[in-house]
Amino acid sequence: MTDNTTPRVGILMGSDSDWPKIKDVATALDQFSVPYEVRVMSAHRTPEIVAEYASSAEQRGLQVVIAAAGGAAHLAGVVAAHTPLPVIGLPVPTSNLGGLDSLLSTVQMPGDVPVATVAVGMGGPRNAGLFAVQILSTADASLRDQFVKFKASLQGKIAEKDARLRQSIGDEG
Ligand code: RP5
Repeated sequence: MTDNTTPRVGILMGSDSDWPKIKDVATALDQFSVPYEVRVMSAHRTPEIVAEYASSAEQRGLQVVIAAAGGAAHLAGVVAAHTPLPVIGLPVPTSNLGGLDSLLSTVQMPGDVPVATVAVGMGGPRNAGLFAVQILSTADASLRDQFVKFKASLQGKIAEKDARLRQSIGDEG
């Protein structure tokens, strides 16, 4: 049982420098009125705090954890090691290697410890939030209805883009 204020999703990041790059996670959850909490903790700099957070997450009512990190990005994997909750890994773009480092560190998990990894940049942060909504929707009929309506709304948006582009190039067949 959840109410409207107990966080259902934990948004973690390795550093506050990640936040400007991943804010769309929160925007997506806000769109569906899913309560969440936001924390900075590091698999390398504060490993005990990560272990404690992940170990107690389910008991505190969280249902999904989204873990964002850049570079040697081990946060999502370490969280997954300590909780039965589904973990979504969000690789953060980096200036040196463009985020390939973050992607590979997050996505290449060994068997038995899954982390569902989304894209670096682009729609990655938004998709992390939306994927969390989809996970919650499997046991929440109201949220599922909202998500189905959201999916339907995409058709209208693309139809508009299609019409606009065809008009601009004089291909209105
Ligand atoms: C990672 O190191 C963080 O997730 C961040 O992407 C990167 C750099 O952190 P700062 O040096 O900005 O604190 O752990």
